[in-house]
Amino acid sequence: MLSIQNQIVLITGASSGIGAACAKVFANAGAKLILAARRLERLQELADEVSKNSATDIHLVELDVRDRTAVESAISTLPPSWSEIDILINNAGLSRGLDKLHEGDIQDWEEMIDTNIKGLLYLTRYVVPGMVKRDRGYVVNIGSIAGHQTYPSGNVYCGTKAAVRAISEGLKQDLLGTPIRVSSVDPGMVETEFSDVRFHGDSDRANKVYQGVKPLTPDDVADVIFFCVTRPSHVNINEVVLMPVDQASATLVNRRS
Ligand code: NDP
Ligand code: 8X3
Repeated sequence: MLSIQNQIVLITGASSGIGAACAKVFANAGAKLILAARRLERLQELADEVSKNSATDIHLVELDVRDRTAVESAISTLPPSWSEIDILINNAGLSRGLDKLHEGDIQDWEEMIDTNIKGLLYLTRYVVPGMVKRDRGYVVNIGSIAGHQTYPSGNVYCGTKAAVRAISEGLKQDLLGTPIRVSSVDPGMVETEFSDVRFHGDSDRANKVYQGVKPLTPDDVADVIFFCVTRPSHVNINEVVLMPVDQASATLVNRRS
């Protein structure tokens, strides 16, 4: 297993769910963490919790990944001791709404496209050149089962995750000849704030998504990400699809009750 002791890991969307779980797993392994999200207070709470259990160095960045100028500035103004990012985890993302395409809310579409595709691209564009220059680095993009299979009313969200899959594949091709590795980690159902966000805070509707099912936990996904990153340096795990035992495809779910 490759050590990630003292490696600098930038995690976007670290204020909740999969991103927060990654912060804990990587902190336990001795990495230095740059945690980014819009909700700075949530990042601070997470940093306080992580610091109780490990002596990890943590740098917080309040960042909206949709804002290209803010992303460029956040990366270019990192303090020197934080600027050499070894691992980028492009996790920030969301779904908004579950509507037929011809009835969809265009603002929802724009938020998903701007966050899931453009935000991921901005981070990649501003972080990866440094990796190329230093001849080391790892990019993990969080895709989804939704990037492999489109489900009814998933249309635009599924489109953004299909884009993430294509972008991961393209990045891997474009980095051929460098030691930089690229993985797309593509989960099925994970219980996080994802469904609350999708349904604009309608928690009754969000809870129904997980009713009668044992979904993946954010820790399950973080473990897989950690596994990818810690393979020997000649091994690239291109894509991982993981889902709960209770799920067989984007739409086929076994509900026990
Ligand atoms: P959560 O809602 O729990 O977490 C989403 C994270 O993304 C939050 O930390 C949020 O932080 C951040 N985020 C959202 N928009 C922005 C933005 N504009 N700028 C910066 N950060 C942003 O959901 P998950 O943990 O489930 O989602 C993480 C990733 O996993 C997403 O890409 C999602 O698509 C993907 N995924 C989730 C699955 C699931 O079933 N839960 C399955 C497959 C993939 P803040 O609001 O503070 O900015
Ligand atoms: C999240 C999983 O199936 O709700 O990407 O789209 S799904």
